[in-house]
This record gives sequence, structure tokens and C-alpha cells, in this order.
Amino acid sequence: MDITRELKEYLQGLGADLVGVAPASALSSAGEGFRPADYLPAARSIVSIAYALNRGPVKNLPASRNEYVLEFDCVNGFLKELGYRGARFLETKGYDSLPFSPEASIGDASRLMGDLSHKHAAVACGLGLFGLNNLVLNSRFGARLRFCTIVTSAPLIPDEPLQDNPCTLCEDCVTACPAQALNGWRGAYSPEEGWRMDKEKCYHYIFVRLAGKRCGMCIGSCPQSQG
Ligand code: B12
Repeated sequence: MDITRELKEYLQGLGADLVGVAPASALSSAGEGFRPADYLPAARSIVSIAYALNRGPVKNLPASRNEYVLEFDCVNGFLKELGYRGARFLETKGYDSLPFSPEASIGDASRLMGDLSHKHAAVACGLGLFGLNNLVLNSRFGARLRFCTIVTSAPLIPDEPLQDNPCTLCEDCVTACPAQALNGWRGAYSPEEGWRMDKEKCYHYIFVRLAGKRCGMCIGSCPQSQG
């Protein structure tokens, strides 16, 4: 069996909902310091791993805020394990591999960037496309997907990016955002690259108004997240 299929079956066997592959060069248009080769010069491929949040804590927000926080923590913990195990799998096959945490430290409020954009990685690996909520969604899980990414020197077989946009542009997320961080998408939004939403407003709402409890309204309000 080829190593790409073996890796996917291994991760799906551990419980991953979705696993996709892209060439590392798919993220070469990210700024300096955010590209796979900035961390692993021998990078050949990226692997995006997705695990979906349960429906209950997401659909019943904001009442289920505390349960959503528990869900968020558990999914991050599980994804960390999947990323770590996937990287170890590739290392045992002889390839240098780096797992990037699902909850990358966001540093100070002026940066608000991870080391690598899991969303752009997921899009390149064919797991979804950006919605108006600036989250990556697909028709099976909506925006309930969370991600981690492995950068590896393994020459894996890439998947095709999704063709059909699962976002219907209904604007339910725009209306539901308590921070009004999603206004202004017109002319700025692209399903392939996302857009520069007002992340300072979003950050302020989560870390000041909610004292660090995650908001999640742009996930829960998406009609695609209900199924
Ligand atoms: C920092 C951060 C935040 C910050 C800033 C958000 C932001 N929009 O950047 C704050 C605290 C506000 C935040 C909020 C939330 N976050 Co957050 N966050 C992150 C984190 C750690 C880094 C995001 C990042 O690097 N953004 C930078 C880039 C993508 O955005 P940008 O600065 O505007 O960059 C532009 C350019 O640099 C360029 N670019 C950057 N990289 C690349 C690559 C290519 C190829 C190209 C072409 C362009 C390009 O495109 C961007 C748009 O123009 C990621 C985890 C990770 N490491 O990816 C999670 C992550 C994005 N967050 C996530 C979630 C779910 C949330 C929240 C819902 C909180 C919650 N859990 O309830 C909200 C929703 C916000 C929203 N609607 O987008 C998920 C998204 C899952 C999904 N399905 O899309 C992630 C991926 C975490 C995960 N492990 O799954 N988040």
C-alpha cells in the first residue's frame, strides 16, 4: 500500500474525521514566517487533519457556552494527539515531520497569527472552502471542523481542492456575530483565500467581554453546521 493511503487509514482509524494532503508549495504565497519551508526546509507535503465539534454544544450557543468551552478543549486535545501520532508515523517511514498545534499560541493581540494557517492548509488539502464567517466549512460538517496540520518531507500524493462552495452567502453568521466582526465582507471575501475580517473586534469580544471563553456564534449560526 502507498504511504499516503497508509497514513490516511492510520489517522482515520484513530478517529480523524477528515485527512487531506497538498504539496507544501500550496502555502508558498503565505507571508514570510508562515510557510512550511520556513519551519522545515525539506518540506514536500502538508497533511490537514480535521475533527468536528459535536452538534449539541455548538447549536445551542450562547446558552451552551460552558459546554462549548469543554468541547473546544477536548477537540483540541484530541487533534494534538492526532497530529503528533501522524508525524510519528511519517518519521518511522524515514521522513522529517512537524505537527502544528490546533491551539497555536496567538502571542500578543497585535499579531493574532498562528505559525501556519490551518485554514489555508485545509483548503489546499481539499477539506473545505472559506465561508463568509472566514471559517473553513464543508457540506458534511459545516463550520464545526477544527484542524491541525503536519508539515513533512514525505512526497505524498495530493488531493484536489473542493470545487463547489458550501457557503450559500446567507449572512446568518454576519448577523449573529455579537462583535460585528464580519461586516464588510463584500468585495473582500474569497472562498479560496478567506478575507480580512475584523479580528481585533473578535479577539476583544472573546478575551475581554467573555474573559477567554470562546464565542463560537459564527459556527453555530451557520445553517451548514446543523446537520
Ligand atoms: C489567531 C487565531 C484567532 C484570532 C484571530 C482570527 C483570525 N481571523 O486571524 C482570534 C482570537 C480573533 C480567533 C477567533 C476565532 N477562531 Co481562531 N485561530 C487563530 C489561529 C491560532 C491563527 C489564525 C491565523 O493565523 N490567522 C491568520 C490568517 C489566516 O489570517 P490573516 O491574518 O487575516 O491573514 C491573511 C493573509 O496573511 C493571508 N494568508 C495567511 N496565510 C496564507 C496562506 C495562503 C496560501 C494564502 C493564499 C494567504 C494566506 O490570508 C489571510 C486573509 O487575507 C488559528 C489556528 C492556526 N494556527 O491556524 C485559529 C483558528 C483559525 N480559529 C478557529 C476558530 C474556530 C475560531 C473562533 C470560532 C473561536 C472559537 N473557537 O469559538 C473565532 C472565529 C473567528 C473567525 N470567524 O474567523 C479555527 C478555525 C476552524 C475553521 N473551521 O475554519 C482555527 C483554525 C483553529 C483550529 N485549530 O481549528 N482566532
